[in-house]
Amino acid sequence: MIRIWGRRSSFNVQKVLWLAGEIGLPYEPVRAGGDFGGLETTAFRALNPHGRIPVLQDGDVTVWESHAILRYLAARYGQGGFWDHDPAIRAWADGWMDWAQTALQPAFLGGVFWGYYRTPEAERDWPAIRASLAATTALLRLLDAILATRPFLAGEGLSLADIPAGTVFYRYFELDIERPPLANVEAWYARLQARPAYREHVMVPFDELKGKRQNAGR
Ligand SMILES: N[C@@H](CCC(=O)N[C@@H](CS)C(=O)NCC(=O)O)C(=O)O
Repeated sequence: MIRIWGRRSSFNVQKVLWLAGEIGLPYEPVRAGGDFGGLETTAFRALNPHGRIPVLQDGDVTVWESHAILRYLAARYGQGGFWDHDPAIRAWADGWMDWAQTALQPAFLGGVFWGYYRTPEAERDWPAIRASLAATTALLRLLDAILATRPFLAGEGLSLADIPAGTVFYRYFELDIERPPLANVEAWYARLQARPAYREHVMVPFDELKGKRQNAGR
């Protein structure tokens, strides 16, 4: 039996649960992190020495880091549908995954979601929040231009390219922040929202995280 360790309110766990839902993969969720705790235990550290969620156990195989888990699940159970067998097509999806982790996540999740939503009102650093929002907007304008040419990030269908970036958008559209009109990003988000696995695993209310800066991570 596959086990997925994490909490449903964790952005990085949501990526994995969304893909598992898309594939129709049976798994046992093991609640950990946040108010569930458990990340400091010797048993958990043996699974992930960094003490972070998500963690995947598949028989004797243990995988940590959300994108490593996504690739493992897609390669082992996705039948080529989410991460193509062709290295050139895979690399295209990898580019978007890395872009989401190194550009979009720091700007929006690090700068806006943490700086604004997860920081108590009196402690918010508004110049930094505004700068992160501007950086997010610049990235989304680029995304909007790309999504004018195709329905999903790597082409005609949902793939690993969409999962890390797509997981950001529920929070982006739910926050009371200034958003420029971005017709193609909005249409892509509507396509994601039409997917039952996205609704179940990503569109998870996150009020419990408001003003709460413990549990570093997203
Ligand atoms: N780069 C890691 C980041 C993992 C991470 O920071 N996870 C956060 C949750 S999103 C965490 O473990 N936070 C501690 C907690 O939830 O208690 C990944 O993509 O898996």
